[in-house]
Amino acid sequence: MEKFVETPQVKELCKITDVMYRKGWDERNGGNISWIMDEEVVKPFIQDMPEGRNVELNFNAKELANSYLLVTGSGKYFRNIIEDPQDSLGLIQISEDGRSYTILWGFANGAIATSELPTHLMNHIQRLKVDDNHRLIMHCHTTHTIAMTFSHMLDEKEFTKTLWKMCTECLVVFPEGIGIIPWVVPGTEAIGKLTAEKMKDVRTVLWPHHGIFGAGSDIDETFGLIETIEKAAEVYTLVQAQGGVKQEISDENLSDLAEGFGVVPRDGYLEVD
Ligand code: 2HA
Ligand code: ZN
Repeated sequence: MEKFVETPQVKELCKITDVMYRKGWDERNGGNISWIMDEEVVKPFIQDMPEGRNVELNFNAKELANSYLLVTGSGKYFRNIIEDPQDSLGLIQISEDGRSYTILWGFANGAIATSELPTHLMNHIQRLKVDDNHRLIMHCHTTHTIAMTFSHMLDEKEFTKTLWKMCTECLVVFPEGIGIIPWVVPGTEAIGKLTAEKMKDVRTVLWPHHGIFGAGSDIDETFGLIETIEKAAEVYTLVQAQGGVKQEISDENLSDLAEGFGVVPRDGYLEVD
């Protein structure tokens, strides 16, 4: 099992958390990632495995019974993962009854999974209902997006349209738009439930004055989604600092773009004849 550290999945997670830290999205222990591992990735490592530590879940994850997840640890810093993945990352398996998980690899110094694990599990369950390819949840503290949740109205349609209009290809990357929940205490069942409700229709949900919560089939897709939203928020910040919008990408332009790229914008968001 020690060799699990050499899998492409652990290497990829080390690389992306380092990139995210360098972008300033994961100060201190901010941010968390969980990634559902297909059985064939894990199977070669778990023969003759000693019993791992068992940790109780304060949420029933029965729908993910026996699933394997590679997750970041509670209180761990993204900045440190690349140097010592066994300390900050863990491979866990959800129990048959969904009430606990077993640590199969990692969390070498007694850590457990992220405090947002129940939120991640609720959202994995929701995304798998609408997307068979769903595998990954990524949460981080994207600077400009957080700033925008103070300065921009928190209306999903208005917020989405502002982002779509900040860079031409935004609409192509997240045609379904973004979800926004009210401010909620992190790590609670409430934040998990409210986010999962939004995840029926969208892959990204803003947590006002806190950060972003994204879902996707792999690291590239999920990171790319968050990176695109954060880029648009950064452009918005610069535009505001430069004195505001003088000309814009129109709804008509966005409609042409959607047609050109074969994507369907969220129903009712564009006003075109
Ligand atoms: O992992 O970011 O939202 C720490 C957090 C909680
Ligand atoms: Zn957070």
